Order: sequence, then structure tokens, then C-alpha cells
Amino acid sequence: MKLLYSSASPYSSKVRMAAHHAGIAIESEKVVTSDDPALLIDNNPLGKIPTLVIGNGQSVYDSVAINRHLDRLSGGKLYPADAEAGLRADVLEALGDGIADCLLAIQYEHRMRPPEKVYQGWIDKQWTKAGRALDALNANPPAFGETLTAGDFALAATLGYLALRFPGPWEEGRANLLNWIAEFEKRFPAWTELKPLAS
Ligand SMILES: N[C@@H](CCC(=O)N[C@@H](CS)C(=O)NCC(=O)O)C(=O)O
Repeated sequence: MKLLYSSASPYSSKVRMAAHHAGIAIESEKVVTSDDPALLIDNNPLGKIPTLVIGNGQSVYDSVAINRHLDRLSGGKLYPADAEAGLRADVLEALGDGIADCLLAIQYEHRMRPPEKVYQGWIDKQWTKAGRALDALNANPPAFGETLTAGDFALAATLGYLALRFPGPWEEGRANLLNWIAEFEKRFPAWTELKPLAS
């Protein structure tokens, strides 16, 4: 199995952490999505990362499908079997990924458009969504279970991406989230090497 990824990508960080936690060894290869490399396009027509190439002409995307695949391979190490805990993990993963979607939309607005065409209204809208979600999480920080879940990895990856690309103001008034990530790091020491990093 080979994971196509980039080191800054929050969704890539999420699945790399999940694979590590699940004890599944995967070979990883960095790709630059903006170059549309054949290796990526041939395995994912959407040209997005992460993409997991699993052999026999098969590949898996997006990051939730990859996590679900890793969960099946590991006998359930990423999503709790208990209905309530499983639902909490699913929704936390959706929220973590959803914040990342907003942050990526802001990044691409700056990266893909000439400066005179950047639309501030769109950026503000994305910040409002991300800020609301961060406030909700800060007001009600997710409790850690006995073992980490795909939801925990999604939130950690997104907080890591915020720290990397939008350092500073998001932390103000969100001490519970800073405590959450500090506790996560204690439970998952590989965070240092698998969190979103500048390439
Ligand atoms: N919903 C997807 C989002 C993946 C995604 O948007 N990845 C970004 C990098 S962080 C990407 O591939 N961007 C390149 C593009 O959209 O062309 C997932 O969870 O895997």
C-alpha cells in the first residue's frame, strides 16, 4: 500500500496518524497536487490527496474512506463499535475535516486567484464557519476515550494545520482547545513527526 500525500495537508496528516495508531505500515510518497502528477491522477481522477494505492489497480479516497479502510484492516482500531461512541467519533471527524475544508478554501482563494480577484466576502464566510466550529469545540471539548479515534485524529490534524498556516489569533479565548491538543500529544507522541508540517 502506498499513500500519496503532502506533509502540510491536514487530511493526509489525519490518515497517517490513523495508520500509525492502527499499526498498519504504509509506504508514503509526497506529491505536489498543483503539478497534476500522473501517479496521482492515474489513481484518483480528482487529483486530490490523500490517496491510498492498494494494488490490483485499486485506490482509496477521500480521507474518510481511507480511515474506514484502515479501520476494517485493523479490526476496528479507529471507530468505536459502541453506537454512541462511534457516532461521536464520526461527527468529530466531520467537524475536524469541515474546519479544514474552510481553511483550505481560504488558502486556495489566496493561492489560485490574482490578488485583484480575491473575494474577501468568501474568505470572511469561511472564517465565520471555522470560528463557530472552533468555539463550539472549545465550549465542549471532546472527551478522550480509552483509545484514540478517527475523530481525535481529524481534530488534531486540523489544529495542527491552523498552527502551521494561520498561527496566532485563533488561539485567543480557546484555551480548552490548546489543552486538548496538549493532552492529545501526550497520548500520541508520534504527533511531532506526523502533524501538518511545512514541506
Ligand atoms: N475531502 C477530501 C479533501 C482532500 C483535499 O482537498 N486535499 C487537498 C490537499 S489538503 C488537495 O488535494 N487539494 C488539491 C486540489 O483540490 O486540487 C479528503 O478528506 O480527503
